[in-house]
Amino acid sequence: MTDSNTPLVGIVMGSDSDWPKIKSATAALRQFDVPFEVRVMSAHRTPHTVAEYAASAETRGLQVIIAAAGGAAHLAGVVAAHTPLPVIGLPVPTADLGGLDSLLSTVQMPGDVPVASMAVGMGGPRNAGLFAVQILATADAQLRRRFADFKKSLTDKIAAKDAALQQQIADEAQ
Ligand code: RP5
Repeated sequence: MTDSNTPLVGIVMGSDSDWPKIKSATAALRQFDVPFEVRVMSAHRTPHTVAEYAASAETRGLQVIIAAAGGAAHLAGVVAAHTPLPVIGLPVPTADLGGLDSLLSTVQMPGDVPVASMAVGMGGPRNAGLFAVQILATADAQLRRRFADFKKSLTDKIAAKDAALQQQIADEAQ
């Protein structure tokens, strides 16, 4: 989508312990050749780093930020407080409360400071990457076409699964 390797998407996470749980976001970006960067920073442990990162993101060329955190997951909200760029919140599953803590503290933003929260686990990390692609695609016709082709491939894939299931059911009835 660009000749440049300058990152267009910034992925930040509250701890390196989040990385295994969210790294599929990067696979989605790679699938569409979107350059990205990944950083560890914490709204609570390194608040100044988060503020500096978010405040400088636009001038460094980033267009979307994905912010992942677990527990008292304030990272996405704090990033959104410091940048005009769209922020995608990615609540990370937790052992104690199953990620409901992460979800609520990511999604329940006050008015005027939006964060687009993805699901806890399941398709959340991949959807974060795909949603970042969709945001970029609003201003990139070629990327939009590639995303439309991807959507079409989902239709074909599910249709094939449905046909296979119908065949299996028919075979079992005999
Ligand atoms: C959050 O605290 C992080 O995003 C992580 O999900 C959680 C636990 O962090 P560690 O104690 O593993 O560093 O800020």
